[in-house]
This record gives sequence, structure tokens and C-alpha cells, in this order.
Amino acid sequence: MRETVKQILEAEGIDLFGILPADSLTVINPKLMPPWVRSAIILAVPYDDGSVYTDGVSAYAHITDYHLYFKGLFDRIIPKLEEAFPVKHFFGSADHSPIHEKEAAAKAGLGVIGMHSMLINERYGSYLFLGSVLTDMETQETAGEVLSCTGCGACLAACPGTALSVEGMSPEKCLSALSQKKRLTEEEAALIGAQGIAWGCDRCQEICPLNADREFTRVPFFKEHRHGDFSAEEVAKMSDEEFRRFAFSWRGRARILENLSNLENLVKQRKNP
Ligand code: B12
Ligand code: SF4
Ligand code: SF4
Repeated sequence: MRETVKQILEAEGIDLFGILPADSLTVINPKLMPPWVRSAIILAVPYDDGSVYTDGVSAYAHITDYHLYFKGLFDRIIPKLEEAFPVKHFFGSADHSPIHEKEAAAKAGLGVIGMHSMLINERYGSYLFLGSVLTDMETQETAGEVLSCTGCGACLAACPGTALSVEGMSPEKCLSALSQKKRLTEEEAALIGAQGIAWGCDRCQEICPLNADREFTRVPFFKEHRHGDFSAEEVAKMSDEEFRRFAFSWRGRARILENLSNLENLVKQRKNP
């Protein structure tokens, strides 16, 4: 199984994958979990190409939405898997997934779990998207132990939301979550603005020494479908079709527009107090 899966994924430029038996998966969304699952192919896809952005929008949101990438990927690889293996079911998902993807990736040997709660691969660091293909194929592969990062604590000190502690991550304090809320109070808008955030947050990844010498993505999609800095004016003028290409579109145009405008106004005020 492994060799055939490897060849299918290599054709997509993906070199990080693992196979797990179903009983090692943690189901976080039972409604999405099919009853026939016997194993899972876990994928980690590096997306960073070293680009630097100054608009307060997280690196991952500068690329065409990764949900669209995974949809295209599954549409291409599932027919190949169906042809290669004599089983009935393959179900691809990413993010909106039945399983705890970071834990699965760690058990599949794709990396360690950082104190910031993300998976860190030894070659590509943490700038990865995770996905999986659930199948009804039996596997002899076994799950490995979930290993932790070095625990240097740099991400805890750098977190602008004080969301990270030795006990774990408090999602409700994370400024990435705050920047994606439907409505923000004035205080909340001021908080993310003061931190230079318009959408998402990469602070805990930027500071992490395990990201320092990372390799960049080789996946063509993440090299080609990349947008430079966004401005409120540009986002306001985008057609609906263009706007839907980006990961921030799920929250509607008002959120990203307000966040970008707030930040742009703050920068102007700082230049001309
Ligand atoms: C919900 C979600 C979020 C939420 C909450 C994150 C969280 N850690 O809980 C928000 C919006 C904050 C978020 C932000 C981001 N996310 Co997110 N997110 C998810 C999603 C959809 C589900 C995660 C989840 O709920 N897991 C279940 C919970 C129980 O497990 P956990 O995440 O490990 O949570 C632990 C801690 O949060 C802690 N905890 C929970 N509650 C509390 C409360 C307190 C008080 C304390 C102390 C601890 C604590 O205990 C939990 C169990 O150990 C996953 C995709 C998936 N299906 O797995 C992507 C995912 C984890 N996100 C991802 C990314 C890229 C990001 C961002 C980098 C995006 C950005 N640039 O802004 C940030 C990073 C923030 C961070 N440091 O984790 C990637 C991570 C890739 C990787 N290398 O690991 C994933 C896997 C998406 C994907 N398909 O690629 N995310
Ligand atoms: S994404 Fe930002 S706010 Fe959230 S845990 Fe990381 S550094 Fe803290
Ligand atoms: S900054 Fe240090 S503690 Fe945080 S994830 Fe990276 S190695 Fe782990």
C-alpha cells in the first residue's frame, strides 16, 4: 500500500504522508465520520515559499484557499487510489474533518507537536496544511507516539493574545480566532489592530526556532496561486468570484474589509500623529 500511495502523491509534489489504522484516530467531529473507516492516509503539505507580507494577513491566506487546493487534490488522487486498490471507499477531507488532524499527523511520524499546538515537521517546519483520506482498506501500519517540540517557550513569550501556556493553548484567547469573529467590539478591533493583525496570526510560528532553516514548498499550486499584500480598496473592488478564492472569504467581506481598513488607518495615524 505504502509504495503505491507514495507514487500517487509524488506526482503531486507531496512527500509527507503516513498511514494509520482507524483505531488510532481521534474523532473530533463524529457526524462527519463514515462508519466503514479502517485506515487513513494522512497528508502534510508545505505551503510557505519564503514570501514576506506587511498587510497583517497571515501567510496561509495569501494563497488561493487551501480548501480549494485539497478539493482539487482529492478529485485527482482518489480515482487513482480507486484504480490501484480493491476497496470501496475513499473520503478526503481537510480542516472540516472528522479527525484531529494534528494528532494524526504526529502519530503518522510527520512531525512533533509544538507548544503552540501545531505540527512541526523537521524539514518544512510548521507552515503545513494537513489533510486525510479515510479508507476501508486494512493496514498493518501502526501509530507512533505523539512527540513534543523542544519546549523552548519562545512562542509562549511571543504570543500577543497570551493564549499559550505550559498547559496548552486557549483557543478563545488566540488573536487568529479573534480576527475571524463575525462581530468585534471596539476593544477587540483595537487589540488586533495594535498587534498589526488583519486576518490570522503567525507570531508563534515566526518566532519558533524549528522554523528557522525550513525548506520551502515544492507544490506547484502554492508557488503559483499566491497574492501579494492586500489593501482594503482592492478587496472592496474584487468580484465575488475572485473574493471567494481566498481563505478569509468564509466570514464574508465585511470582516476582512474592516480589519484591513482599521490597520491602514492605524498606520496612517502613526505616520502623521
Ligand atoms: C478550530 C481550529 C482553529 C482555532 C482553534 C485552534 C486550536 N488550537 O484549538 C483557531 C481559529 C484559533 C485556529 C488558528 C490557527 N490555525 Co487552526 N484549526 C482548527 C481546526 C479546524 C480544528 C482544531 C481543533 O479543534 N482540534 C481539536 C482540539 C480539541 O485540539 P487542539 O487543537 O490540539 O486543542 C488543544 C488545545 O487547544 C487545548 N485547549 C483547548 N481548549 C483549551 C482551553 C484552555 C484554557 C487551555 C489552557 C487549553 C485548551 O487542548 C486541546 C487538546 O489538547 C484544525 C483542523 C482539524 N480538523 O484538526 C485547524 C488547524 C489546526 N489550524 C491550522 C492552522 C494553520 C492555524 C493557524 C496557523 C492559522 C493562522 N495563521 O492564523 C492558527 C494557529 C493557531 C495555533 N497556535 O494553533 C492547521 C495547523 C497545521 C499544523 N502545522 O499543525 C490545521 C490543522 C488546519 C489544516 N487542515 O491544515 N485554528
Ligand atoms: S496564532 Fe497568534 S495569538 Fe494565536 S497562539 Fe499563535 S501567537 Fe498566540
Ligand atoms: S517556539 Fe519553542 S516551545 Fe514554541 S513550538 Fe517552537 S520549539 Fe516549541
